[in-house]
Amino acid sequence: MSESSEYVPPKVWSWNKPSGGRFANINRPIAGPTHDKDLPVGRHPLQLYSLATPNGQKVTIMLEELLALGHRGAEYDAWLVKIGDGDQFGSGFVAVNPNSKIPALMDRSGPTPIRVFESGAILIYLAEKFGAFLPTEAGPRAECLSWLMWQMGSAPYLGGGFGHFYAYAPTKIEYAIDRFAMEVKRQLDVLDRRLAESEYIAGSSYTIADMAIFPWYGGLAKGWLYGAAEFLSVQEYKQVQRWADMLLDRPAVKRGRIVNRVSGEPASQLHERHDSGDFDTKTQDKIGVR
Ligand SMILES: N[C@@H](CCC(=O)N[C@@H](CS)C(=O)NCC(=O)O)C(=O)O
Repeated sequence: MSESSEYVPPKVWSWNKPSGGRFANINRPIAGPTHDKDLPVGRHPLQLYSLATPNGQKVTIMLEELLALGHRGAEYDAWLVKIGDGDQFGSGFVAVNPNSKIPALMDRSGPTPIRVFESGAILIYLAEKFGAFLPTEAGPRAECLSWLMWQMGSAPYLGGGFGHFYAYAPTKIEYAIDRFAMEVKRQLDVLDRRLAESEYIAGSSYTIADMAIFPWYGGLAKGWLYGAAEFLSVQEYKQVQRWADMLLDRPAVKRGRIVNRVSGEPASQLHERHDSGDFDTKTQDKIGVR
């Protein structure tokens, strides 16, 4: 019998032991800062505090796409937030995102800095600020926002549900893995059917819905997440594969994926981005692994 089936919850839960599993050291049941630490501020209008997880990549892909379109106001400094070290609990970070999670953005282009947190909100904010990648006509706009919200609501089942129990939990719990594998495969099928009728997620044009969904479900399809490609038979989702390959061909997607990345091939790690030239000169293969 597994440990989980023997567990009888007490009347009142209390935090009296580490939860176990990867990330146990940063999990806690209270919010707010644990220490005083100001955030650095660079020279560009936009200051991004992030890490190249799928949620972080959404925003760096968007910023690189905006720059590729010629929006110079989208120039940004991308500062590294090491969530494994608890940087997200520093007072400066909590002031930008009271939820203590990356990505978090400060727009310093106007007289009063504007903070934006939650990756979906950041994508909408940037799309509206620059008038790009979010259709203005009611129907296409509704479609785009619907898929964006679909991603925000669905990915926690993929990451916090499937990914956690398949890859990170201290014990393999069949019930939990089955439950979330079923849901993730259903989500992949939702996308596959949508992409069979539509070139991009929200229709015939590339939008923030693609940018939000790609790092999660494109990443899963390409075998980058949780070592689960074979387990979930991701090759079967032909339209998701087609779409992921199409996005991967975009230079801005290639660039956005490596900003604030601290794992993988040294050439695919740009720990911080403060200038467009950094992609050529500051990846870890160029400056040496720290
Ligand atoms: N709904 C949030 C989720 C952000 C999120 O979960 N960020 C993770 C990394 S992908 C994080 O910062 N975790 C740190 C922690 O939980 O302490 C968003 O989309 O921005």
